[in-house]
Amino acid sequence: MAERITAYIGLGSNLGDRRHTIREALASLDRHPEIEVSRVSDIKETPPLGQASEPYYLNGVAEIHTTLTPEELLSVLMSTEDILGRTRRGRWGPRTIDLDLLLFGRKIVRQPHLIVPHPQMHLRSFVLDGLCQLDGDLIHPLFHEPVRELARRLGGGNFVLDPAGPQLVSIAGPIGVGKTTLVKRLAAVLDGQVVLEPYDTNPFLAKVYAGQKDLALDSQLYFLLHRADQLCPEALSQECVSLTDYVFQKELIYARRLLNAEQLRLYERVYEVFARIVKPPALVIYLEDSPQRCLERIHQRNRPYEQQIALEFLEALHQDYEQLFADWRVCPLIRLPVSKVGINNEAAIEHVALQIKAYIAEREPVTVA
Ligand code: A4P
Ligand code: MG
Repeated sequence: MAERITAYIGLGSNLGDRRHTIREALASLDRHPEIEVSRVSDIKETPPLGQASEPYYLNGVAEIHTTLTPEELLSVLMSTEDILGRTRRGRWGPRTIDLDLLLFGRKIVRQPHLIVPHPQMHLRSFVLDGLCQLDGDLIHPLFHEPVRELARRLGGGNFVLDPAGPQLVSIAGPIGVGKTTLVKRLAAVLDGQVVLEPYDTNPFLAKVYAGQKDLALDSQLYFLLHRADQLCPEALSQECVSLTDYVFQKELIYARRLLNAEQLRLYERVYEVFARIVKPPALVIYLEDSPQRCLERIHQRNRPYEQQIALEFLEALHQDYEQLFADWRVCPLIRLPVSKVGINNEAAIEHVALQIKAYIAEREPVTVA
């Protein structure tokens, strides 16, 4: 007898009597001799993802038990869509019903007509929240992460991959946490462009760290200009992923710590102008470690001007980063404890790289006119 698998179906509708159609779809699936619909999450209204002019969706997730194969299940889903009046008007057009196969046990399927886990599920809170409601401990078989963790990465947002333009991934975290090392290791695996913040070209920095506070604004403006040069779309690779060892927003963190009120007022106005021209990241990886461990690394690498940095300053920075990322809505955010990507742990790096690929778009093929 065929194995009985627990699978999860994404439910979506944005045309007609949406709630009624979803109910009909579930009843129809449940009537199938090899499908039992066991549980359904709350059905919630969500703004359309991708095309803002479309009507709002109702979305939810159903848990089913089935003895069908993934391919057979997909064909049942598609014929159910057809029966309920779905006409396929091009990708992402309005639809009476959309039934997506999200998870099929722990199975991984990669075929031209079927990809499981669903290739966009980890970018959509309206899917992950439904899954979490049914079982937050469900493991995503490619990422080896519970869906609760995948949901947390989105901060309630929904994201689409944008294949047009550069794909930027930023590694963030306080001084001495190991961002640059991680960027280089990931870039080697991903064949990516490395964009590093130069730590020794700012002519004001050493003096500021040595206590010359009147130069703090010059130093911060120097950094701002430099970051904007590095992160403007024209400077980033069009061919491969770009990996940076900082997030642009960190500039505000440092400015708030280092500038006086008057300097900060001016700085914030300049910052806003530059913030508009830099490419937002598709993904941020927040590298986490204790301030004490960061201080030990700073002492080990022994950059002269950094040696005055006190533990209290690192603790304050740690708080600032926590606050920045508690409210982060720009893109998905992966929190990565340093201990998970130790020096010789190449398998862990490969695994982070695999996840990065799922949060960035592949380059659109160049069309020749
Ligand atoms: N296919 C491959 N893998 C799967 C899978 N795991 N489950 C193939 C289902 N189908 C899969 O699907 C297109 C083809 O994908 C199928 O032929 C199948 O072989 P489709 O349902 O005909 O087309 P679609 O749904 O327009 O495309 P797609 O890529 O599935 O779009 P999505 O991901 O369904 O996104 N905003 C909100 N708020 N809520 C939504 O539900 N949905 C979409 C459509 C856009 N914006 C939305 C929502
Ligand atoms: Mg679909």
